[in-house]
Amino acid sequence: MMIMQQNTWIPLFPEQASTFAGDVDLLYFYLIAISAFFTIGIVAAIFFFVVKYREREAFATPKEIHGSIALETLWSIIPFIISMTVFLGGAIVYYNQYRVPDEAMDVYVVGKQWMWKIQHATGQREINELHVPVGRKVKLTMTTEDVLHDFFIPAFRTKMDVVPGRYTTMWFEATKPGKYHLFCAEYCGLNHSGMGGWVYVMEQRDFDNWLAGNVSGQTPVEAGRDLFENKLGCASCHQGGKDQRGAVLEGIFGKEVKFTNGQSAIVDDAYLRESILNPGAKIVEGYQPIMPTFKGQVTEEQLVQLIAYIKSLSGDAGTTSQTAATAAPKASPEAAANSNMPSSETKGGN
Ligand code: HEC
Ligand SMILES: [Cu+2]
Repeated sequence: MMIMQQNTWIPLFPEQASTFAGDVDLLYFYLIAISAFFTIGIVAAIFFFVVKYREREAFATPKEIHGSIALETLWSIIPFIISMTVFLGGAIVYYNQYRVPDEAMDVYVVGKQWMWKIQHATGQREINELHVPVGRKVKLTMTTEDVLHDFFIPAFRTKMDVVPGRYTTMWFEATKPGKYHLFCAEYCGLNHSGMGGWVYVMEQRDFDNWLAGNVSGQTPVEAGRDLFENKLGCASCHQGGKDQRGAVLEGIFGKEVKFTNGQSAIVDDAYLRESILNPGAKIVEGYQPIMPTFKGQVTEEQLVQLIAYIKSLSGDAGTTSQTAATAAPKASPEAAANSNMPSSETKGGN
């Protein structure tokens, strides 16, 4: 059977392919209905009054009209109710879209003039393409190497700015297998219009096959550990056992950390990022400000990997071990190796 484009000959709306799509469209049609109602009403009233109050005799003095409490109450309360329904609808849609569910599977996105670089938690990389399973919640953690971009999937009715020096997140759950346009929705220079691609929504089985067929290389956590232990030498300070010079990184994610200046913060992606790029900004209580800055030495993708690794030290690796990882034969020996982390005891000297 042929897969037909379901749209009529004027494709006014993209397909509805995520759990948000129905709600967003409903709200949108509601706004259109309100606008249409008032536009038609106002235009009709104009014509009605033009005819009704046309000049019948020259220089006539019309009867004066004084205030009407009933009328004023009515035209205050009705618009109030209408605007509150719009607010409520908008709040519900917004709340659903911008609160990422905990169980969502992780995908990392780095924007760059003019392409999208994507890495799955199981290690597979793609450019300008994103493969996801249908009916699963997917969380994108996004940043950019250069200017502002914006990750936009019209069929999912969701988009999010991708901002230099920051992590933004978005999530969705695709409801229909298929191929959907992906755009950059923020003018980002000469080839902005070409900065797009496709999201492929696949049945879980097909997705598992796709994962298995794409040599995964290192997962972000493994790549991060490689950078941490070998390439960047973080381990020389952070993996020394009892009297290591660097702060303890195990178990810190999501916890409060205290600084020498008496302030404190909750350890999240943004804090880890700052700790690596600008270690002098906040000095952890009990340590010396000896950590060098890694600004200019790590790419955005490496930062994402380092952060994924540091998070995994806090047992946050749960989101990376998906059913897909076990289904993909390539991934299982890696997953086993991954759990076999060197403990500070075996590594640590005295
Ligand atoms: C020369 C030793 C040294 C090296 C190399 C080093 N660090 Fe640090 N790091 C420290 C010290 C000391 C602190 C605590 C003082 C501070 O906050 O700057 C720290 C703090 C941190 C923190 C904040 C920890 C917390 O509890 O809030 C993170 C995250 C971190 N380092 C990650 C890294 C990463 C990733 C690398 C490698 C790219 C690295 N460090 C390399 C010494 C080092
Ligand atoms: Cu762009």
